[in-house]
Amino acid sequence: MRKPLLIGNWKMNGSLQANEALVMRLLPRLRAFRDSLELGVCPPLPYLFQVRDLLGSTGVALGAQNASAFVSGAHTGEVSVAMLQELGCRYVLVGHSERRTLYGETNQDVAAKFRAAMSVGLTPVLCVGESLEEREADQTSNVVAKQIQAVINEVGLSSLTKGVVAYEPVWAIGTGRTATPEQVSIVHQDIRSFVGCDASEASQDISEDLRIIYGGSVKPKNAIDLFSLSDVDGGLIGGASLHSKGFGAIAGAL
Ligand code: G2H
Repeated sequence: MRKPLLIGNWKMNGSLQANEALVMRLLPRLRAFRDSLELGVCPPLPYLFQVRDLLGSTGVALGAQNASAFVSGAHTGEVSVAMLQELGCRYVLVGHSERRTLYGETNQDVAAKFRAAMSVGLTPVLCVGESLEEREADQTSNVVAKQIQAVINEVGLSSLTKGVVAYEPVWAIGTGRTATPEQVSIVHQDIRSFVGCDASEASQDISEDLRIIYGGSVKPKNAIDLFSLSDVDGGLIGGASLHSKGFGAIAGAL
């Protein structure tokens, strides 16, 4: 049984004051879903302490939006997975498309981050997805498969379920364009088939157990259609997670 997962990715938004107001309004809206859903929020790094204390023991977990693949040392500006774990994080996003496209992270970099996160017991949320050009060139499956294969090469197939895959088509991120339920369903099924493709019993189990969530302009009005798909195990929510009412409504759609 794959427990549905809903994570808010605040991206580079917030302030001490705004975070407190958001979390205080959000927690009562999420209370009803704490048993049925796994819930998390990923604030910017400087606010992890604050948000951890605001979340307390409500069951809403803390996550980070990025981490270094390196353990420690001369990596100015970077934050290690051990630091995130020590601060109380449960999740860390790896390979969000904004990291890949704006900061040049390669499939190999992302795979190394996945491994680092796993090594300290964090749950890496592996973001994958194709650009508009790649979709139009009918390359969606290949692109997503390569992104996932890099992680399998790094950690082994059996460790994939230590993380979560988030399918986020780049053309649907923050653009207001959402993939149609049919498009989402096809890619999620493709990912499951790809992971289970060697036909061994183990790979079938891994494919069946792997949580694959969707992200990209999810809003309360499209959440029900997306989350009713059998291969969609939750959502990674950007813009709409900054509004307690909207995020609460999205949780209600899961
Ligand atoms: C995709 C998503 C959250 P948004 O980046 O990761 O953002 O919901 O704003 O498209």
